[in-house]
Amino acid sequence: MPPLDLHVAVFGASGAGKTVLLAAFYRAQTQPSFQEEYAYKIQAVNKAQGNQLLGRFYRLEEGKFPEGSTRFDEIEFDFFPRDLPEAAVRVHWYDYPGRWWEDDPVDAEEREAMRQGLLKLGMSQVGILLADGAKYRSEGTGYIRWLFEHFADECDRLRRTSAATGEEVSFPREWILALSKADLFPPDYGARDFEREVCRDADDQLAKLCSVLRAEHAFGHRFMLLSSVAAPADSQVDPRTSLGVRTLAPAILVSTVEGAVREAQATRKEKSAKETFFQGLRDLVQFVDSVDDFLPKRYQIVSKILRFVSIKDFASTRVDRLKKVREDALRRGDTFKAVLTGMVAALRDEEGLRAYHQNQ
Ligand SMILES: Nc1nc2c(ncn2[C@@H]2O[C@H](COP(=O)(O)OP(=O)(O)O)[C@@H](O)[C@H]2O)c(=O)[nH]1
Ligand SMILES: [Mg+2]
Repeated sequence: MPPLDLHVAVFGASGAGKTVLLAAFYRAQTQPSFQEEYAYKIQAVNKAQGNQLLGRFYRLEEGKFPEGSTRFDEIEFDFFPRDLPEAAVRVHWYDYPGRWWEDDPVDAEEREAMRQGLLKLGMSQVGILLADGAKYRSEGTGYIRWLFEHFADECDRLRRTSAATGEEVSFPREWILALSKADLFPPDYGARDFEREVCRDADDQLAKLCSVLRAEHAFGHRFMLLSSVAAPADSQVDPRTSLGVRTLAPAILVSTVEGAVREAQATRKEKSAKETFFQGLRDLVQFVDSVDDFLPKRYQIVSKILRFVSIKDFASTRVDRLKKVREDALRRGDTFKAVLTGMVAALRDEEGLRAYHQNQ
């Protein structure tokens, strides 16, 4: 069976930390110690791109940060179980340049790149909006309000311009709000604190953004802290201090399943009002043979995911139990169960709990 395709669209103004994040994401998950602990590993589908990412990371270690880029970037990563030859999950990562959100395309080439990029957006199950941690640290609430308002306006503008060309853009319905450069915050600051501050101080702006994205239930519920490399102003970059980069792929996986459940609930409107996520999940599992018939294409991998991860494992908060299931799957050579359960476990370990928080 080919790997399960997860598509993630990453947004953030230039300088927010997207390029550095990609290098840290790759580097952290290629480490032998990562594979030992998490029981899966990452590989770039295109080896040359993988080497470029590593090169970028090694330069970071020497204190050289990347040149700003305004290109749309696209890269694919496979996740393999430890010691098994086949990949279980493929993450397609789309890096949307901040400039698209600010200016019109400069020429026909950029216009075409933009058109192609926006088509990819329609395939993405999850969107990540990267809030610049350095700006939030120095400007406070005003920055978050600005970010939501600005992003809402620009999404609105993109939707209108694309509709005018006859191809209406479709935004992901599941979103993660991620705070970059989390190393600039105190060590006990967690995703839960970030969630509290955002909901307390920017709820109006959040509501407006949700309505523009037509994702009332999907934006503003998942929060992440990310640190690619700790880079204190006067000392060397410390590449061992990343946070949340190992939590990203698991968060994307679980958000995709949640999206499918929500989608299925929405098609049965009369039931969905009070139905919990787990009731919805149970329903999906029951109809797993036919879910592909009524779910939109981007969610059709969910029937496969649900064949390998039980509801019990999805709901389990016990890392030891999840790790046992994972190790059993590895012994049996069950590629999919090993990686998928390993990812769920990663969301519940110490780093996962600090870096990821879901409020509903
Ligand atoms: N403290 C800290 N600074 C970071 C981190 N990631 C990026 N930066 C800083 O932010 C700058 C912009 O990052 P970059 O990834 O190029 O932003 P992009 O424009 O969104 O791709 C970098 O040159 C670094 O100075 C991080 O994890 N921690
Ligand atoms: Mg960049």
